[in-house]
Amino acid sequence: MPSIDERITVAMISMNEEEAVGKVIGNIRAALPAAEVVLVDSSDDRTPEIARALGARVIRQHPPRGYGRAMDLALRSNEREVVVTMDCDDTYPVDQIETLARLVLEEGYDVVDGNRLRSKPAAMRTINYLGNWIFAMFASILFFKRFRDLHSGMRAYKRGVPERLKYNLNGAAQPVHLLLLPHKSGMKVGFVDIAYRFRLGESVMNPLETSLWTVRRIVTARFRPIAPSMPSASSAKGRNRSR
Ligand SMILES: Nc1nc2c(ncn2[C@@H]2O[C@H](COP(=O)(O)OP(=O)(O)OP(=O)(O)O)[C@@H](O)[C@H]2O)c(=O)[nH]1
Ligand SMILES: [Mg+2]
Repeated sequence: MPSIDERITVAMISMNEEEAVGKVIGNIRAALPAAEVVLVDSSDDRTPEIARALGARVIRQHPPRGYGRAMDLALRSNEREVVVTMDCDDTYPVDQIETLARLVLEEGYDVVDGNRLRSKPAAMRTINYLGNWIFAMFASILFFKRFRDLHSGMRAYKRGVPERLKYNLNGAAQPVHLLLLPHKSGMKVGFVDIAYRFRLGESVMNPLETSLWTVRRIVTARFRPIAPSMPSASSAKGRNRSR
């Protein structure tokens, strides 16, 4: 039986994260030495060299194609039983990767969301915390299920799950679809409270654009039909990619 870390891929995407990438991958290696680390990188700085030197599998996507296309490639590059995503900016707790992964591997969850919003993290601006909370409530009402954190970058997905989702690759706020569409497709979705720290390096997020896309994604996830029967992971490849 392989050890827990041998069953996990940690997938990240990065754009100019040279300040943080060494620390993040070093922490992953210390916590889960045999985990596979995959990085879809669109940087102009030394991020990919640093990641490669630390044993990560670096997939270059340059010029940058946006969060959604980078994350899509990262999720589809998983070769292990579970893929855990994180930002490459040192905001997410590496010591909770195993907790999320175990819920997939041992409790039958298809997706586990890392919830940053149990109380306001010092590292999150009040306006962002309130916005995130309101969006989660809006989705909870529309779906009759309590969602906690639609924008978390820390999630665990069972192998094959992302390929079965018909999410929109364009625009911001893609984590919203990656959480709501599994629920709508009848998959088992759970959450775990996680810590959230101050980021190292510069953010590229645009709050207004993200908010507009968030509303759009919640509404499309709720009201657009999904495929009548979910195709298998292999037959879904190459289609259902955007709408
Ligand atoms: N490969 C790739 N990575 C990207 C792209 N845009 C953002 N990223 C990475 O995606 C992750 C999330 O971006 P962040 O800037 O941290 O966005 P955020 O977490 O919403 O904002 P903060 O709260 O300020 O961290 C980071 O690791 C970025 O480096 C892109 O176009 N291509
Ligand atoms: Mg971040």
